[in-house]
Amino acid sequence: MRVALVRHVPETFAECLRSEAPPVPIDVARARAQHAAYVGALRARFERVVELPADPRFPDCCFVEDTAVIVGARALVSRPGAPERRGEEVAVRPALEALGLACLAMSAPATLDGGDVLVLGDEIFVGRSRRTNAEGIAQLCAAFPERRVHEVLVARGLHLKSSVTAVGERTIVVATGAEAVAAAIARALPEIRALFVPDVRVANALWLGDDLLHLSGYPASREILARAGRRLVPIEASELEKADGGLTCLSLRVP
Ligand code: CIR
Repeated sequence: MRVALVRHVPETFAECLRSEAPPVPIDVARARAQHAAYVGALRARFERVVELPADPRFPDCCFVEDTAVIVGARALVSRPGAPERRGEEVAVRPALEALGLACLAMSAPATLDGGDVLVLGDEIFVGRSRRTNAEGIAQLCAAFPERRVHEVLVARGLHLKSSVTAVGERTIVVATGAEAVAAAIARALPEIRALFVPDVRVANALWLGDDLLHLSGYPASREILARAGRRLVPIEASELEKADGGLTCLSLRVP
């Protein structure tokens, strides 16, 4: 991975979308500090990190992964599934073009969040979820016709990658309870090894070469993640978790 793209946390972050109101409200200053530490961890592992300014009209704009899907030298700029988030992608597109990516747009009624797209080698898995619809999946297939695209039903949770991410060439980490998702992936990739973690949020981990960035504070799940054979890098993201965010959501990675 050469370049990562991130977007700062806006002052309106506490108004973000979330599945449940957190018992302790979001501390925006702390969210910004946690985001800065995450960006620091990326800087140490990428040649370059492009930082886009926050847009206060979009409280969720730091979850930049949802605004595009990058495969090879092409990016499909998404039409986010939540109406409140539509428009976040506008500032992302020129940044992707400046990185040399050929950008394709989506058109209504298609919706797709990048958090629903998991690339595993040559295969693309896409979650059909509350945010990604059938038209969105069709436009994803059309954008990357050279790849096989597998649809996976997301019955629980926000996105596909809320419950499964890659932690190696042939290893995925999966939230306990998302066995059906793991089985759908195994149908396409029978050699895949799944590590099931008891803490759902830990299933969203960010694999970067020898390192595996994971949410701190979940010792039982960390012990299981260690079986991936990577150097574990804990990242504190309590305030971003309150917004249903994880570690992949906070960046777009350009191979
Ligand atoms: C949302 O509901 O859209 C944001 N609060 C969280 C988005 C997290 N993104 C991701 O998992 N890719």
